[in-house]
Order: sequence, then structure tokens, then C-alpha cells
Amino acid sequence: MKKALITGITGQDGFYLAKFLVGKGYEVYGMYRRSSLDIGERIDEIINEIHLLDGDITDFASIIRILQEVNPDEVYNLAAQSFVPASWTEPLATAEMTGVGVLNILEAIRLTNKKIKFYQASSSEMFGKVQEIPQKETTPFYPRSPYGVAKVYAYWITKNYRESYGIHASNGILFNHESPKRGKQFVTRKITHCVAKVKLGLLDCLEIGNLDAKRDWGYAEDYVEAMWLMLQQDQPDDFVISTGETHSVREFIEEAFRVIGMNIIWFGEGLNEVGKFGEKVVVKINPKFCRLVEVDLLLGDSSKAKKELGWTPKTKFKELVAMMVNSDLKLISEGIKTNYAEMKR
Ligand code: NAP
Ligand code: G4F
Repeated sequence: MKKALITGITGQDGFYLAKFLVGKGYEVYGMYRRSSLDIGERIDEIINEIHLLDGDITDFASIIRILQEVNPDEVYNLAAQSFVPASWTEPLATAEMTGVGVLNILEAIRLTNKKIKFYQASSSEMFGKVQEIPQKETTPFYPRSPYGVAKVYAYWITKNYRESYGIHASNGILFNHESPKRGKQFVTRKITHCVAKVKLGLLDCLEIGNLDAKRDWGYAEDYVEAMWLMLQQDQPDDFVISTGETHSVREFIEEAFRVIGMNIIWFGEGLNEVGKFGEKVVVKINPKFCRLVEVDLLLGDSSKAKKELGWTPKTKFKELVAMMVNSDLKLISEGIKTNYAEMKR
């Protein structure tokens, strides 16, 4: 039985990857940070099928302890401060977690067992102010946030440990991927959660930032398979994982409202633009959700992953939006705890 260690097990991807690896017959170990709150919310349904170990990727000692205890065949590093706006308010913590944390893991692998295969959760945010459309493995990086800059460091240190020490270390350059398990401060889940509340009469209006930013949105469950495939290759390498379609925040909102039977129409311009259903304003702009600098357009070309890994995305944009809206409708109407405070960020 192969053993896999997942950092960031309590996050969106941690859940889907753990579920996928358990399904493949792996013994799965997850690293989680000690918290004053219950850590189980996302991983509840698989908690009895995995082993949890407390540690922090900024704490080198805890990584060494866990590697010695588990001796995994594969390590998937999903842990990061992953919310882009928080990287401006907490730039040093972001650099430590999202950047240097990766070096901690690689160094721990080098010291304990160089045969461990390593996956790094790299990001399309590294392309930032895009130098080419679509973006592929050879597109130059131009990060636009402290988060993006930290991910560029993490990308290069992963590549460097591969070249310097022969470690099987791969970067998955994943474009945005979403699901019903997505954190509620990210735009897709914020939209689907608010739209569900509007439908249930619990909220009048969705407050949003830049309507015209475009993203290549895929489904997280499809994307974790690509992570695993990268570590099954004879040689480590770097791969773009994306759908090859881009949509604006505006289109995501329109589609989410369509799922609940509301066709919204836009009026006005700039900060005064509103989305209306009949006479009722159901979307308005709040500048506090706009960024210091923006990543305007992401669109990935994952033909290398298709050719070399045999990976393709399965879930289409409209299916993803419907899945997320319907899940939020169910969660809210069943009265499952939701955290509105998170959306105020
Ligand atoms: P997420 O839901 O925010 O999960 C992040 C995970 O990292 C959480 O389990 C979090 O723990 C953990 N974590 C944060 N700091 C840590 C630390 N110092 N030590 C140990 N664990 C720590 O993110 P995600 O969407 O699943 O994304 C997974 C990874 O892929 C991240 O590295 C992200 O940057 C990257 N990525 C994501 C996307 C995307 O669209 N989702 C695209 C490209 C790359 P807590 O629960 O305690 O906070
Ligand atoms: O959902 P977002 O916060 O995701 P973002 O910034 O693209 O980052 C996500 O994807 C990256 C991959 O490219 C990951 F590496 C990263 O960890 C994270 O998972 O914002 C998407 C877009 C942005 O352009 C933002 O300005 O939506 C725009 N937006 C408009 N109104 C908003 C809002 N974003 C948020 N979070 N909240 C808003 O109200």
C-alpha cells in the first residue's frame, strides 16, 4: 500500500485529493494546523479513512517529525495562504507560508529520503499580467500580488531541488478550480452562496468587486487527478492544468442567477453599475472588493498535460456553476452553518 502525505488537508483540494487517493488504495496522511475551532468541516466525510497529524509548513521541525513518522512515497504540498487579497494585508506571512514553506518541505525531503516524490501546488497567478494568451508552461511569469510572487519562488525552488538533488519534484500550474467545498471568500463560492440566499429570501443583494476580470474556471475534483498523474511519471516535470475556456465574473453571476430562474440585466457604468431582476437591484459594486492591481485575464493551454499525462477536464462551466448553486441552496435550506462574516472580507 502506497503512503501519501497531503499538506493543506483541510482545504478544498485537500479534501478532493484525499478522497481520490483513498479510492486508489493509498494510505493517506494529512497535515493540519492546530486550530481553536473544529478542523473537520470540509473533511468530515473522509475523516475515518485518513490519518491526521498536526504540523505547520513554516515549522521545519514539524515537517521532519512527520516525514520520519510516516515515511511517505509521495508528498502533495497543497498548504498555502491562498487568498490573494490577504497577501497584501499579510505579505510576510504569505511569503513564509506560500514561498519559504515549500523550501522547508523540500529540504526535509532532501534530509530524510530523497526518493519521496513531491508535488507543488503552483498557480496561474504566476502569469499575472499575462505575457501571452493562452498561457502555457513556457509563458514568462509576471506576478501581480505578494501571493503570486511567493508562488513564483515556490515554483523555482521546486525546479531547483529537482535539478540540484535529483528529487522527483513537479509543479502543477493549476488555473482556478472551484467546487461546493471552495472557501466562501473566493468569488465563485461567494456568488453561489449569495445567489442561494437571494433565492431563499435571506439576502437582497450581492456586493462584488471587478465584474470584468476573466478566469479559466475548472472543477477541483477533475484537477486532483492531474496532481496524482504527475507523480506517476518516470520523470518529474511541470504542467499547466486548465479548461481552455475563460469567463468573466459578470458571466459567472449571470449564470448563477439563471440557475435559480432569474435573468438579470445590467444598468449603469463603473462603480455605479448594478444588476437588476425586474425593478430589484440584486448586484451592486462595492469598491472594497477591488484589488490594488488586478490579474485581468487567465486562459490556460493544457495540451502538454493532455499529451503526456492523458489528462483532460471533464466538467463544463455551466455544470460547475449549477453544481455550486444547487449545493449552496441545499446547505442553506438544511440549515447547515454558513459563515457570512467571511464574505465581508
Ligand atoms: P485552501 O482551500 O485555501 O486550502 C489551503 C490549505 O493550506 C488549508 O488546509 C490551510 O489550513 C493550509 N495551510 C495554510 N497555511 C498553512 C501552514 N502554514 N501550515 C500548514 N497548512 C497550512 O486552498 P485550495 O484552493 O485547496 O488550494 C490548494 C493549493 O493550491 C494552495 O497552495 C493554493 O495556493 C494552490 N492553488 C489553488 C488554486 C485554486 O484555484 N483553488 C489554483 C492554483 C493553485 P487551514 O484550514 O488551517 O487554513
Ligand atoms: O476567486 P478569486 O479570489 O481568485 P483568484 O484571485 O483568481 O485566486 C484564486 O485562483 C488562483 C489561481 O489563479 C489561486 F492560485 C489562488 O490561490 C486562488 O485560489 O478572484 C477571482 C477574480 C479576481 O479577478 C477578483 O478581483 O474575481 C474578482 N472579484 C470580483 N469581485 C472578486 C470579487 N474576488 C473576490 N474574492 N471577491 C469579490 O467580491
